[in-house]
Amino acid sequence: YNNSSTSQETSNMVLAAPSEKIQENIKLPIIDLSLEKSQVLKLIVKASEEFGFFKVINHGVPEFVIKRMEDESYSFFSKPFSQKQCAGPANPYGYGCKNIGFNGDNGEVEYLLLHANPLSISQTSKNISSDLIMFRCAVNEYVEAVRELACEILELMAQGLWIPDTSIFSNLIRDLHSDSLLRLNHYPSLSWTPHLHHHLVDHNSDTSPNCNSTLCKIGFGEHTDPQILTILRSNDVAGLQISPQHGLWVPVSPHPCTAFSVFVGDTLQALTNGRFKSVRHRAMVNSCKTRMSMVYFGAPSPNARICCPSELVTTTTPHKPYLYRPFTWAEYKKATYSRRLGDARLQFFRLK
Ligand code: GA4
Repeated sequence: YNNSSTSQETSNMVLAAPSEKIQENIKLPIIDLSLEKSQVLKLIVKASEEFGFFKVINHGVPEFVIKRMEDESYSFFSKPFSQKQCAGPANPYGYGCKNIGFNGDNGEVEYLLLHANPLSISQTSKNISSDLIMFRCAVNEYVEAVRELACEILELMAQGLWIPDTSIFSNLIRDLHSDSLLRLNHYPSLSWTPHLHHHLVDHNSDTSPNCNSTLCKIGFGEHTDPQILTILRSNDVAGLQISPQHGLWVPVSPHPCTAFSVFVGDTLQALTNGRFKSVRHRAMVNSCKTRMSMVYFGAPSPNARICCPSELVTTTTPHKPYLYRPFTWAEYKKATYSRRLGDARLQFFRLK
């Protein structure tokens, strides 16, 4: 091992470095959206400043919408590899296996990356399902529901920050040309082999008698999300971890299983002049259970100008000058794809 890096590649498998610390006893915020509004505002602001991460319960997304999307995902990933490959390669949309992005990152994951914009989804869902209409219906319905949840949270954030135009953030992802994405991730258990994997789409049961549920291989390496807000739903298998500090990892428990996990993205960090922090996170592979996640990334339209509202800037004390230069989402996205997964990208947009 090379202890100076957080991960090390060994015979094509990415392992967690032994030097890092896993902190099990930090309680991550779980916010009940049905509580009194003034309380919800405070909790959301606090969680976004402290962790850039929280879970929401009583979020209003109907279980049947989630279930339908989950069933479509399971049925896609349980297909033979050769059939899934017909929906690839992911450039960047479509089916991908192990490769992440274009600069040599990889992990123990297979995925489907789809554009979440109703205007573009038809182009990226070819070869995914034998019943494409059903698949697209499930995606559209799911995306619409999680987009609404993301907008509601962004409006609460703006209110909590005392920004008069409370839809200033949510309008960016409501835009018809929004570059939002839906990512379906499948992290097969370690006993998985490509040619046998259809036997392992037994998502909930613990089949191995010696199963000790160790998480030691990296499914999706550490990174921050470049977009505004991420809304993640997983099955009840552990694996997600967030890093509030360098070298420290906090496991996100998969319970309550009805919750959504919410991540602040780089663009929201810029939009809040650094008050909210985009959170580093990663996904580990479970040794005996298959994990699946469905991730919505709320993004602006390519030509949207990202600049924090003047209410978050002060020239008097406390002195809070503009931290980032204005940029378009297209510009930020280009910078993102030109770098590695784990790179800190927002720093290149910082004003001196
Ligand atoms: C991380 C968040 C999203 O999953 C994603 C990823 C994208 C990809 O998988 O194509 C990136 C990654 C993500 C950040 C750096 C670049 C781009 C892979 C990569 C190495 C879809 C996104 O928007 O950025």
